[in-house]
Amino acid sequence: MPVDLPTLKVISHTLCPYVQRSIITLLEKQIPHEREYIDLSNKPDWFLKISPLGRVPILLVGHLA
Ligand SMILES: N[C@@H](CCC(=O)N[C@@H](CS)C(=O)NCC(=O)O)C(=O)O
Repeated sequence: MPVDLPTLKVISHTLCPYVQRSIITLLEKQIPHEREYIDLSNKPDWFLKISPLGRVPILLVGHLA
């Protein structure tokens, strides 16, 4: 029986090796996901609220929009 997976979104940075490993794994496993790339030299407030250390990657599970 198919299972509805929650929406996954990876908050990312283009040069981050931790992000790259996460994305490679998601692609290899064919797991649908969204990505949002942020500027780590100008971190958005919404990002700092969910990542108190200000680091990527962050995985949002079942987020809206
Ligand atoms: N795996 C560690 C390391 C993640 C990490 O260091 N990410 C870097 C980019 S590769 C980062 O977000 N640096 C921004 C900063 O430290 O201000 C974690 O998730 O805490």
